[in-house]
Amino acid sequence: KQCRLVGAPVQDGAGRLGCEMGPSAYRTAGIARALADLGHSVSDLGNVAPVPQHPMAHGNAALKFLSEVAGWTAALSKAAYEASAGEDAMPIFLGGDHSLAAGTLTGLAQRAAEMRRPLFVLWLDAHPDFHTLETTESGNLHGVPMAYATGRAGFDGYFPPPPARLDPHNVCMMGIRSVDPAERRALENSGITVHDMRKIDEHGIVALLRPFLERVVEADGLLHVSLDVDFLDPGIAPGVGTTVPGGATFREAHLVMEMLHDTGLVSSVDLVELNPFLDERGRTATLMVELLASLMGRRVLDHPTRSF
Ligand code: DIR
Ligand code: MN
Ligand code: MN
Ligand code: MN
Repeated sequence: KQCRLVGAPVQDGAGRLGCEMGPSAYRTAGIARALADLGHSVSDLGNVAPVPQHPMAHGNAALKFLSEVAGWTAALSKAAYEASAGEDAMPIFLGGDHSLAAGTLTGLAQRAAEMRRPLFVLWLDAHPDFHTLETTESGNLHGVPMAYATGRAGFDGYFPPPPARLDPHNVCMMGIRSVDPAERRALENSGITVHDMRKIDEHGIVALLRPFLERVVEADGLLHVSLDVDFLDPGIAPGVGTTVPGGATFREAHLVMEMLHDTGLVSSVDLVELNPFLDERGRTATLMVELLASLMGRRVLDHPTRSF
């Protein structure tokens, strides 16, 4: 694969400072080396800068940094479209808070439309991030990217017009355990597949993930993985501003990554919400790099029967 590292030091979408250090922490944790050791070609495209926007007013007074996040969305949508050109392209977006996915999802959807292949998204997160500009109560815009990318109403005139939309039927969320009432109502009729932690506890992560991956294979889709640090249990991943108890374990997370690798269809990744200021000596950054390595083919033994 042609791994292209794209730094997205966005922090205005999170409720606290620190995510802008994320790309540096991944580089310090050896992300380029880990990928090169697996035989991939790696180029670091550096960090994206936001497109300056005029200040904007909105009826929801809670909204924070609306024009700044809109500016990042415009820049990252373009960056994602460009970095995903070519058969072997594998852009890896180093966040930055999850508002960056407003840009990456729409840029990748534009690329997929051009390639005439459906785009699927595996969303690994404690949160669905399915608020609109009207429904968010915290006003933190890392809570809206999935609503924007799937074309929910209310972004016109604030966020850039999306170059393409993501089909909600092609989205699978796993690890969900913190959902606001407005998000819950909107998810019900959205077409998005939502596997919360309870389902993972009841059925196991493999039984839930496999049918989704089979659909991607069947459709010869492109598969984007959006990995929020808070998908993981805070006990193993403390370096995030929005810890929620009861997250994915070390083994569950690696198993997901290994199954994803076995499909051979993952074409892009977001690594989001790492806050190095809250981390313990880089352990969360290191864990995220190790998970990416599993996703990109690292394995201890060769398994004659693959998990997928
Ligand atoms: C909450 C928390 N739903 C909000 N969201 C996220 O602020 O809208 N936390 N994404 O990471
Ligand atoms: Mn998120
Ligand atoms: Mn989250
Ligand atoms: Mn559909």
